[in-house]
Amino acid sequence: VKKSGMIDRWVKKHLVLYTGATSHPFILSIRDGTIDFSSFKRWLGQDYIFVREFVPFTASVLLKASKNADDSSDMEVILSGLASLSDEISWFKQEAAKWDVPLSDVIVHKSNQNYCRFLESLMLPELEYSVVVTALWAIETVYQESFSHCLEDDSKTPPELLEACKRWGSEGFGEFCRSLQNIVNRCLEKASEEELIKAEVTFLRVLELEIEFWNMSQEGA
Ligand code: HMH
Repeated sequence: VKKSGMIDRWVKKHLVLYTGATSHPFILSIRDGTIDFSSFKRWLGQDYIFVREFVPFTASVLLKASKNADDSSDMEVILSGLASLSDEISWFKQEAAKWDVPLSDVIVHKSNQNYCRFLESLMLPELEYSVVVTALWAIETVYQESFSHCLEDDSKTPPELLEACKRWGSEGFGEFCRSLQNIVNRCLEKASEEELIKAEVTFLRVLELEIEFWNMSQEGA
């Protein structure tokens, strides 16, 4: 089996689930301007919790890159992602203040808890670099693709939400995701059959958890 460009093939193979995560009704409601702001606020509070958990996860991928990557630029790409999370946490705090979302007493929703527990399981030292970097790519790419829809020419995204959409939907973040994709494709070319299966299962789990996260944000809307 030819393994190059594995990501493109997995996306095609699992297109229904992938599209479910990247064109979710929650995102489409931002794009068409019909979003209920209470949904956005729920997403904001929950995603702040998620991002705080995402920091140690990304750090654990960085650690594995520094030990296992045979290309030293991997570490630089992942480090830039980690560094931008510092700014992201500040942005969440500012945005939460703007929308009157109290971050100190957010009750962690079940779907978010499941996602955070999944991230924790990926931080175990025995998990292969190829598997965890696949997860990192998938997590970032779902947000990039999703929010980029809200910036398309014919979108009617409410102006109050443009900043959030630009954070993940912009070309700069897209470039970062493509760098991650190149890393993943290279890792998977050299991966064992067993690692490949683990990476594919991990990719699918991320898509499911992302869909559940969007569902949670829309709940009660
Ligand atoms: C749930 N997935 C979720 N939150 C995020 N902030 C990202 C992905 C991208 O960092």
